[in-house]
Amino acid sequence: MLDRIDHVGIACHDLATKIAFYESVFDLTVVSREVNEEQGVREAMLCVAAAPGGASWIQLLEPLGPDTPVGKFLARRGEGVHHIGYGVANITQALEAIGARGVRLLDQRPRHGSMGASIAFLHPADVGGVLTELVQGPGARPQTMQ
Ligand code: MC0
Repeated sequence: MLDRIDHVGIACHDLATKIAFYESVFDLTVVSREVNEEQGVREAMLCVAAAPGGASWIQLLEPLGPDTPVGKFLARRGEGVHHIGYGVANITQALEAIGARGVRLLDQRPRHGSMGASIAFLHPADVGGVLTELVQGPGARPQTMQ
């Protein structure tokens, strides 16, 4: 059901500072920047590897305010890994199957995610404390800045 690790989401206070860190220390490149009002984040995607089954990204997340998922996470835990996003071929089927296995779905239906993907979150309390995201990409996602 899970094809690959699509991205690791990392919560940070200041996106520009964190981008500069990942670029200078790891030689990564920002592929895309977006503001997602629905999710309450300003985010940047940095491509880690272009593998045959699809690339992987580091997703840096800055909250749009304190009363957002990432804002609350930062206040409670500080900067660090916020979630793991797994690639799936069919997000609707995956949600149905996972929900039937007793895991609470934070999203009953897919929402809009980075770079045109469809995304849905699973409750961290039902996944061993890990906020887990399903990602169905829109096809070939960019690996360099458009
Ligand atoms: C909160 N908790 C987490 C967590 N955030 N556990 C693991 N990883 C996280 N990231 C835990 C808290 O420690 C607490 O556990 C419990 O969940 C309730 O926390 P809360 O601060 O009171 O927060 P809630 O209940 O208001 O919401 C938590 C929840 C929420 C995970 C349901 O953040 C949510 O719906 N997240 C999904 C959407 C999201 O995260 N969007 C931002 C990324 P205890 O044990 O103390 O009760 S958007 C994104 O990434 C998009 C752009 C994309 O990928 O394309």
